[in-house]
Amino acid sequence: MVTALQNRMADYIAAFLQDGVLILPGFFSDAELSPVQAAIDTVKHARPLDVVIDDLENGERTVLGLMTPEAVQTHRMKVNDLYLGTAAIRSQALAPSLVPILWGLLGQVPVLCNSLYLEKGSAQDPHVDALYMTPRTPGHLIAAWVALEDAHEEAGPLEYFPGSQRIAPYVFGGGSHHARDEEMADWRGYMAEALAHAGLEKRQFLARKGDVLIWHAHLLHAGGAIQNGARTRKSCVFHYYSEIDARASGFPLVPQAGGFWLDRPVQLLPPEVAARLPVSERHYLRRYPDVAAAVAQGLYPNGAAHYAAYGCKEGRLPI
Ligand SMILES: O=C(O)CCC(=O)C(=O)O
Repeated sequence: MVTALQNRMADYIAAFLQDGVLILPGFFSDAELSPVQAAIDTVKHARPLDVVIDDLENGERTVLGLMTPEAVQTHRMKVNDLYLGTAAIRSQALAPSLVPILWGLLGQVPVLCNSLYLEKGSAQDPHVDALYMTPRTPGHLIAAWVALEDAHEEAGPLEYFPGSQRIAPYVFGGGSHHARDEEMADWRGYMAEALAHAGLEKRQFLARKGDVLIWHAHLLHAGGAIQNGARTRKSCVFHYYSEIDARASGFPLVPQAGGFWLDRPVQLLPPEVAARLPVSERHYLRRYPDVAAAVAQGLYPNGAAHYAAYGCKEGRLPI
């Protein structure tokens, strides 16, 4: 039996091949969005020590628990990887209605490997995700952006260049598609020339609450300029690798709704920030499999004991 989704999927794939984006208007209902926003607000209030923040006010990376309550309320920031500890975020990123669409567009089983929550615009420069989250297998990366509220044009809406995923990826010095700081000016020049040559133009996405925009690993996109810093633009962004690539990372894959999520440690923190944190058993043992093996063999009662005895002197991160 051919399902309604199978019928629509051919159109979705055609649009994605053409534009590098697929917009699903009103994909999530208010009833589906409310628990997600409530879970995010609970985490912001609790300020845990293992939620990594990129503070866009000062360019610093820290954790929620080292920020003052006032800074948490007022700073423009990226809240990283809530999916690791918050079930409501995983349920949205791996919604049973979304996973088959991601699967169809990626052509692979999707593995949630990163999440972002943005309360305000990111004002991020134009980029393609493959520059920073370069998949092991070219093309094995896809992202979904979810509007948690209507986006106002003054709040720095998402911007993208339809068709830009068809520009041949720039090859950096080492032969990789991964960004190298010293070559980014060349990359920008290359992209500007390619956009002009192909006649590709920027589009603004004035999202409505519940809309989902799925983008290709090589789609050029950005956070638009913010004209009114008081306005929020609440959104979640989810990135997914293919199952094949995610398995190669060595971290456990947890099945959910036909896809998986990658049970990995939090992103790297600057050593001076990490040094202020207690050992997180979960992240320490995930980050250092040799320590996890030693604890499993009974050589240490836990990760904290290893950190105190050796890890700290060896320059390992407690989280
Ligand atoms: O939401 C935005 O402003 C941009 C997010 C983004 O560019 C990304 O996650 O790669």
